[in-house]
Amino acid sequence: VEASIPEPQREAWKRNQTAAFKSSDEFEKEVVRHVETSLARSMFNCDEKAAYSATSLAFRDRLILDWNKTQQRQTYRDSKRVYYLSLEFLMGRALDNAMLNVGMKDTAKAGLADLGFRIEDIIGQEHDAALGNGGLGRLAACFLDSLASLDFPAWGYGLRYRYGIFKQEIIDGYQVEVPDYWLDFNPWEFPRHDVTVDVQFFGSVKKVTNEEGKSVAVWEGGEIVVAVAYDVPIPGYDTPTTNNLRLWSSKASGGEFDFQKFNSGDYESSVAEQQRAETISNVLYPNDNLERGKELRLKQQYFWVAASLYDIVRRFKKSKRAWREFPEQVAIQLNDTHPTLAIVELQRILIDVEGLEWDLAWEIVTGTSQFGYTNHTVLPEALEKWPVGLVQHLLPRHLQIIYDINLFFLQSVEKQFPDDRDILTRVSIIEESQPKMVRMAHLAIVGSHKVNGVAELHSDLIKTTIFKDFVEIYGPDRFTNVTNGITPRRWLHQANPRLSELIASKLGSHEFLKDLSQLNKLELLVQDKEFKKEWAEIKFANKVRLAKYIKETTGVNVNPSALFDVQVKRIHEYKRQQLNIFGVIHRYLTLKAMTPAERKKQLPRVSIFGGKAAPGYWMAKQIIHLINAVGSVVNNDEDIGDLLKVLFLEDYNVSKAEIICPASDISEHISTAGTEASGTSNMKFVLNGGLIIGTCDGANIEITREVGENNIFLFGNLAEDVEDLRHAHTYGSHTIDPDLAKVFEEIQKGTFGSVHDFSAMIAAVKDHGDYYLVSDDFHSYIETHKLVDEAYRDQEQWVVKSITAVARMGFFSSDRCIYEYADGIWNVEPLPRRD
Ligand code: GPW
Repeated sequence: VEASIPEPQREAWKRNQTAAFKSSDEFEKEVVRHVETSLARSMFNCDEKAAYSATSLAFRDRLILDWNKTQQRQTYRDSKRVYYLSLEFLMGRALDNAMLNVGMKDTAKAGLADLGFRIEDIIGQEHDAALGNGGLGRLAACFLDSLASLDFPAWGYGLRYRYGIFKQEIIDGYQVEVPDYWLDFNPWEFPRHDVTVDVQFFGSVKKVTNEEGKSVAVWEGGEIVVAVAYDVPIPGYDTPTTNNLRLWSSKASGGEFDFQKFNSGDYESSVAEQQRAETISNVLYPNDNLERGKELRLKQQYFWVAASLYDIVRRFKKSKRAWREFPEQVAIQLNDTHPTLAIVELQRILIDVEGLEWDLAWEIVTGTSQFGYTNHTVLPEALEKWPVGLVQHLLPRHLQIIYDINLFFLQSVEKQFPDDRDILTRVSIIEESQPKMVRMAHLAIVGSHKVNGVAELHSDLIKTTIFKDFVEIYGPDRFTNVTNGITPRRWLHQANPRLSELIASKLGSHEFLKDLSQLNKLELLVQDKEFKKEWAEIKFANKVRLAKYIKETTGVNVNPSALFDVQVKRIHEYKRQQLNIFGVIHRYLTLKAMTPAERKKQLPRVSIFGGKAAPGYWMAKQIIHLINAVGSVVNNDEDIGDLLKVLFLEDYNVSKAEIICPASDISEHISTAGTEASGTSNMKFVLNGGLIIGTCDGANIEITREVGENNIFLFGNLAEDVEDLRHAHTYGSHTIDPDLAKVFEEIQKGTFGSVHDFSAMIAAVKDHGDYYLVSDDFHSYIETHKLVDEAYRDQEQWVVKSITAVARMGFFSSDRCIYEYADGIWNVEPLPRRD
């Protein structure tokens, strides 16, 4: 308030208000100004990187004007806000997205051309913002796009990692990790050196009696690390609403140095302390669907949660409302259990800092539409647990509060089920193991008013398996489903501009980008010859583009008329890239066994893989190695030629997905049934006119429901059969599918080299119980691929399937997800500009 300009001087401000560029001339002026001032360069010294920088700064300026107005409006209206807490935001590039969302790409294109640049080259200069591992982080990014596009007052909160997910290089067929230092020039963030929060760690808790004679806990000692806010503007599509993603960066509390130590000559240790503080936000943990229980990870979690909650509470307090109204002003969504400490931290703030009674505080914390928890996996190795001793050491006060929450919770369960001792052990927030562990999912359920899964099957599974007891305790209404979605702005309009324009020309406008159900009108055109032709041409052009990229990056020539078969996602045994590559080997052997005349009749295929393995995930790295080893044999086999090519594309990320998704004919979503919570790339591929081969898992099931069984290729055992099959592998006789056995023999013969390396992958199936059911599903997988080949031969029908599937994909927009969350979980309304 003190910083506000007095009334008499405001006229001068209004007169001098910054205006957003409207024409390509005005845009050029901005670019030149940034080149000449912000970058201190000139037309004699402006490469594509500089032109990218200046273009981005011009758009950033524009976004920030809308951002300011959005924030002012939200503050003035004092409406309820949504806070999306996520340790990962896999944003990808920002420039193209900003240009399209504000509707200025054509303007920029013309301006850049005038200044001597091609817009694609400029867009290509940007380094991906890769602050995430895979689906979970990309979902958060799609949700931010939808929240802004639909005018919801919403903030994202995350960490500003200095190093995002590592860059993957493939050397001699092996994955090598290279650090992703992405911050050397990032025009999309605003450092807010004035927005800081002191975050405490370690220390001890003392009980003292306050003035009112009440015993209160005081957490003292330990160390302070400072959180500094960096804000990233999130533009909505076709709306002035521009929301904020606030990322916290850690720094030492003594300012740059501990001056005491510095002056006493201990320069090194003062620098060391600074570095230790900065370590917290240094690096993204590169594990997907796996928790490794590292102390630094817990530090990251608390650092981010404490800073975010402090910020949220600070904003709430400005409105001078009573604490009881907190749940009416604030909805917090926990993206997985990573931010679960927020529940404990809010309780701590309310009782220790604000002096509320426990019961009232807990009522606020667990209030309707306060905390929501999204679960993204049922895999046991991904469920977070922290050793009690570690929590005690790092966050002594929080451990006390967790114990109290657990005590009251278990007391109520005991009342509810007086004759059931076992249920207490099963649901306790503390696992009575050696060492004792805090079960974060249990804490998240106890502290949230709603828990959701991310696809129907997944939401059913959590209710009947890992969280079964909690359904008994709280009733089924605490649990709900919100099937994932993707933003059609990035994944159709941006990634596949020609398809987006064709659709717009047929539907009469771009409205479908904000109301994806309108795609259904395309079904009326499935018999329109001209339309089908254009549709097929666009797919072909996208394949030519990918073929060019493959040539540039791998040196391999692929025939764009071949069937492009794609599997891109994190490498994981449950996602079964091993099933795919075994299938590829089977195809290779089948082709080799044919006469040249027979071979001539076969359909050419390109098998494309991409994805990162967690650096410590040895088996995943072996899978990558096998794919590359198969590629180097098959791609150089003259008997095979164009009939089969096998490629591993290095360093799969968001911007590469934008090239790959529009270019697939078929993509693979082949996880063992019951293991993939949802999957979201399945949606991206179908939305771009590719068909999919998949198991009855995650969102594949709902995609089938929407597009129809004729427009998808399903195979494999069902989730309900998995347990029995696993049991039979271990306790019964376990025979391997004969075709798969032949594949194994070939690998063991040394056809692909490295026999020793690949033996573990084979042993996992043959000797160690085939946990992921590779052998059980192999036959139907191969048979289904035959159906794919057959279907592809009928190009006419294939295009009909492609169009029909796209027409029925409306449900999978992340806009639909956001409306469901807003309605069923957050209880918030959009706040559009009313002028
Ligand atoms: F294990 N997911 C992910 F649940 O990408 F935390 N990383 C993760 O660490 C986890 C889940 C976690 C993915 C799911 O595997 C995928 O099925 C889902 O579509 C996606 O989260 C978004 O919900």
